Amino acid sequence: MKTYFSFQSQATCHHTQARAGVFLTPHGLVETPRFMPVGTLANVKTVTPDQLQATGAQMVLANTYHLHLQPGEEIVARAGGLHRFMAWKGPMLTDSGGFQVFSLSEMRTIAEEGVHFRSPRDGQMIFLSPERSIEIQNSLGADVIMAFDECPPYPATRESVQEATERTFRWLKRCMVAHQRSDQALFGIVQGGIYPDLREFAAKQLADLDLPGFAIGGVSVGEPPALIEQIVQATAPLLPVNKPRYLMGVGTHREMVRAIAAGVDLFDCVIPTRLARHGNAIVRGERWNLKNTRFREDFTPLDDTCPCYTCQNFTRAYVSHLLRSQEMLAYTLLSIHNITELIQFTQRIRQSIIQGRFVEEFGHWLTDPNKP
Ligand code: PRF
Ligand code: ZN
Repeated sequence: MKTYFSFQSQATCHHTQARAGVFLTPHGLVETPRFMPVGTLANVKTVTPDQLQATGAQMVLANTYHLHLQPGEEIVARAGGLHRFMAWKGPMLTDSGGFQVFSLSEMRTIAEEGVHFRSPRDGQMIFLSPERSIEIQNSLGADVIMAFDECPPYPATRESVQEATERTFRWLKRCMVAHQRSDQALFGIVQGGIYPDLREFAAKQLADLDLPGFAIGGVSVGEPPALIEQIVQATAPLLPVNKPRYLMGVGTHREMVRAIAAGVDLFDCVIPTRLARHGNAIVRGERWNLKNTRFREDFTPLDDTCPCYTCQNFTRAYVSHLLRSQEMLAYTLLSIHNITELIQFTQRIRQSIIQGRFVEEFGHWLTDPNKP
């Protein structure tokens, strides 16, 4: 059988669990550690695929939950799959909808079989289960597809988290049975909330399964940052060392550096595009609102060290003007910059790991409690 996926480690840090690797997919490679932009509805908001590619993006996300509601997976399949539909030629990943059902829809009932919920779009009742999620993701055709999981909220009782964690594992086995396409890699997801023993239990169960990659879910759902770090440190090292590890929904500088030190390879977050829509630029890990009067006559780039299209061509004064005039281009320029900023950050970390200088160059992020 043809093997479509491989993960090769190129370098490991001698002081932490950080590693630099290459994840090979049918639509190209992903150099890790790396930030992945989110294109929920088969587009990264306000950015064209050409612009997205120029940010250094390799793997891009889309969402089963949203695409099932609109336009429906049949339409995407008839267009030739997600890659053709949205004209993204590189690797893609779809999230399973597990998380979104729990965070976005009202009136849901969870049972062993699956989840019934009301569509926020038209009020229609919808059913998602491990089998349905995989079937939809097989139709969408991303390179990586995610197991259908139950992400418990924070805070939650230990009993309810334990139940969700065990159910997530039973659902994973149903996902594996349902999965039909060898050109798509199914990643398992560790839940377990803030409980290190539940995390350990889930990670060890998962590590025994022959899967092409693993994710840490249920993190950054409202718990304090110190707990996020603790959970990631307790979980990542228990996942197979020769497979990619993906920390779902995490994308701040501080959280990424610390997770990379614990052995995480992949990240995603809506932060860069969401901040852009609110007029914010991420500059060296800080958030600046470009509507602020201090930028009105500032004729320097957003970040004079940034290689992005926005910073190479435009000034803070211009972006500030576009925002004040509610011009759409403001959001495109800020999104391009913010995405580039996060990808560049993981790219610089990757280089430092390869050169054996990770702790030297990024150690201050690991020790400074006040870094954002
Ligand atoms: N599960 C899935 N997707 C997710 C999460 C999860 O727990 C999170 C939590 N941060 C983000 N996206 N399937
Ligand atoms: Zn820039």
